[in-house]
Amino acid sequence: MTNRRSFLSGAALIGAGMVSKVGAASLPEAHVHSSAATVPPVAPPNGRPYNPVVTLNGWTLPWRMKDGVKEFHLVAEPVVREIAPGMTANLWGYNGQSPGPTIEVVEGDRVRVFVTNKLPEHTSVHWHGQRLPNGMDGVTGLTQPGIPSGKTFVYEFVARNAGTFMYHPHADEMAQMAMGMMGFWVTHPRDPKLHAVDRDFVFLLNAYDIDPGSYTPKINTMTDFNLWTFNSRAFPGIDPMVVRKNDRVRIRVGNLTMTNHPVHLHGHTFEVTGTDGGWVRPAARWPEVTTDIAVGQMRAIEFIADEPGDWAFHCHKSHHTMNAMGHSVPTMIGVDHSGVAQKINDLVPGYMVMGDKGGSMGGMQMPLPENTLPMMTGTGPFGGLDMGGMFTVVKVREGLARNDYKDPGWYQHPQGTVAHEWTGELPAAPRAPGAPPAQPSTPVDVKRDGDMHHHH
Ligand SMILES: [Cu+2]
Repeated sequence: MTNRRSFLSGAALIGAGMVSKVGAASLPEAHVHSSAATVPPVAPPNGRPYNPVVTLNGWTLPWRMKDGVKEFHLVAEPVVREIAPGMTANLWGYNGQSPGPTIEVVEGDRVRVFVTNKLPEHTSVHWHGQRLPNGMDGVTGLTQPGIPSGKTFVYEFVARNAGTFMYHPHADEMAQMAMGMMGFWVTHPRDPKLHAVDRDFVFLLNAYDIDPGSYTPKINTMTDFNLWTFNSRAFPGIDPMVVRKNDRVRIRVGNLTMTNHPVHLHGHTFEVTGTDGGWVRPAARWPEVTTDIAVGQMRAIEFIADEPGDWAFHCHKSHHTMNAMGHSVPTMIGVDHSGVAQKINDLVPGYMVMGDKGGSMGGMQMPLPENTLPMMTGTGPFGGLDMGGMFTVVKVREGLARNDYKDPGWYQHPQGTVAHEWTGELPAAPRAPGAPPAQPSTPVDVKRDGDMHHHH
């Protein structure tokens, strides 16, 4: 989790981590950022005013204003990303990080993006969702040749529509996106009062398949990923989203994985106020607590943070809130292993029975191979969280300063408001008729070949 120190060092790196100024006359500086800490939003130093976003475990790319054009410099390159403390990955990204930095512009801005390719193969950048001249769309072979290794291309267009966008390669996509090449793009409304919120968080959903003990994603994996991440971070490596009580909060999410993710917020109701295509008209919005984000989609949700506390925010596919695991582990709940483990241990030293009381790893200390994460982990004020992957916490607090995003620690519950053990007398608990005994003794995984044709 982020603390004050990592915020400060993250902010310092933005200023100090620049490449040499040689050549700056022709190309804008390629700012780099080497930490995975969330950088608090930075007010625009020039150009039209806007309310900056907060990139979860990321940062916003500074620009150079030249003759009224916002010039950015992206460098596509291999990077080392810390997925969570204890695990790093060799990814491909932009300007020192995967995902690349967020690009923030204002509706009507003329934008020029230089893209330098430091990868061993050609690449391109597609500006997902933008209205732009066809030749700026970044589709290798269709609208431009690939950017060869070692070369710099330039893209230029007017950011016509306010909204939520992404960027990613359209060149050897399977490999390059599986390696982490992607970034967020926000075009702010020309009128900063339009769609204004107090806190505006952005991140991408991404996924990797990295075998325990190794560092590089397996890029041929189609669906069976083992690391489900927000901005290439897995819980407990994902920073909390810290908000002030009664803030209007927006969270913008883009999905560049191979499957959909129903993201779920606890303790509040939200509305989807923006999609890939722009803003949702107020009359077309409805309240919900989970919204599904399909592959290639972006969604902006908004809510009033009026309930103080530490509220879980996560993908609702339960295997997406876990880290690297063996998928071939059978369900063992209710199976009595007594005696079996010792017999197997004679053959396989170190064998461990898993899951006979459910899957919780809370009390279990297993040796892990080098460079991987526990499957379910994270510790809260009440013990183990049994979570990983696409999970974080929205921390709603009173009395925070306007630009204060540092982790306030765990919520202090008012006395008498936490679920607790009941030690008084119990009312009679009726049992379901025919309920099985507490310890079922027969296997339940019965499958018969004829069953599928049974109902004709
Ligand atoms: Cu998911």
